Amino acid sequence: MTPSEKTSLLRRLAAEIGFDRARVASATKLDRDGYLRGWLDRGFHGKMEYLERYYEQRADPRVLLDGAKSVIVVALNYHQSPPPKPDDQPRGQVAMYAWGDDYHKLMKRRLFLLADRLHEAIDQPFETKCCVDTAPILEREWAARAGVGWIGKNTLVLNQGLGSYFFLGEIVSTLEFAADQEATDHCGSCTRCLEACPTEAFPAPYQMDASRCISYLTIEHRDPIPPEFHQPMGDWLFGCDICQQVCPFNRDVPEAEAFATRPPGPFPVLYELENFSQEQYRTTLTNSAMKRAKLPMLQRNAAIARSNLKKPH
Ligand code: B12
Ligand code: SF4
Ligand code: SF4
Repeated sequence: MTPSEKTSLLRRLAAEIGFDRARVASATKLDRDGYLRGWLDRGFHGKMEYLERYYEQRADPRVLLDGAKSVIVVALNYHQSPPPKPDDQPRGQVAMYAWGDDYHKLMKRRLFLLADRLHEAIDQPFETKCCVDTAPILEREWAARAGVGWIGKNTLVLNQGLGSYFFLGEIVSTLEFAADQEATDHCGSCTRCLEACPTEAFPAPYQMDASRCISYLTIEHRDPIPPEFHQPMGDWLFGCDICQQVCPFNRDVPEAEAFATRPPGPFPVLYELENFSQEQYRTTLTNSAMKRAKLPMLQRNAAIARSNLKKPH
């Protein structure tokens, strides 16, 4: 089988498994890895110390998997049209990526299935390593190289047909697939996301100071949230979607087939969460992406959101 026949096979198998896109990049050292070093040196990662570890793997997938030749990048749409708020109780907002079941499990299951199908169909020994989110790999950089989409000014990967509400996953492989073309940037003169960010988390286009991002503050930051961010956080309880909501490429995007909304849903009642016991937290959020935040963090976020909802606008 030639490398381009392998890439066609990969695309067919990935579509059968339910991925919305599957593209390939050649596994080489990243030429923009110096950007990661500068980003960490400036402290833009806040307290996400795990991003400082395995630098060599992040910069070069051949360190992650010895003999790697290709990085397969898949995208899975999670977009759902937002429902209206159910009533006028004080409710917080949850970012769309966490409305359904935890994506890590579903993505991993599908990636392993894809790797197995490739092994069955290709009569040749090769190794694979499946990665989603937590693996030391710069997923957006690989998605851009493989042509899944371009990295927008809001630092997310955007695709002209899918917008940006999709998850990324990778299979690093020692097998050579024909590489796809790198995506081109379509942001043009638009600056909507940069202007809309309430915490001014973009020091420049294509750059994020994650320590200022509501997503970081509500999900990753375990200490008290600095008061300067309280008011700009508005009613965001877990994550933030503002720089995606304003993006013109997210208009008229398809609805996701996976990730049906589950409790506590897009707009949890704030005082209910504030009064959750550990047991209620465990049972309500089992298998939810929201479990990434410990109960005291959710309660901290809920208290800030509730106080913001009380203030006159
Ligand atoms: C840490 C992290 C965060 C942090 C920091 C985000 C950030 N911008 O770095 C926080 C907690 C803030 C966060 C928030 C969110 N995240 Co997040 N996050 C990650 C994680 C785990 C690592 C990212 C990382 O390594 N950052 C370090 C910086 C240096 O990397 P980088 O910005 O990618 O830099 C590279 C490129 O930008 C490029 N580059 C540098 N300069 C330039 C200039 C130009 C012009 C270009 C083209 C490229 C370029 O070079 C750099 C080095 O290679 C990834 C998963 C992964 N393993 O990659 C998910 C990931 C990026 N997150 C994801 C999601 C869904 C989100 C949220 C939407 C969740 C939410 N709704 O709350 C928000 C979006 C906020 C935003 N606008 O980015 C998805 C993004 C999917 C997509 N379509 O792009 C990912 C890929 C997870 C996944 N598997 O699906 N996240
Ligand atoms: S997710 Fe929200 S806080 Fe973070 S950069 Fe985007 S708009 Fe700003
Ligand atoms: S809002 Fe505009 S600048 Fe920002 S990512 Fe979307 S197209 Fe690019």
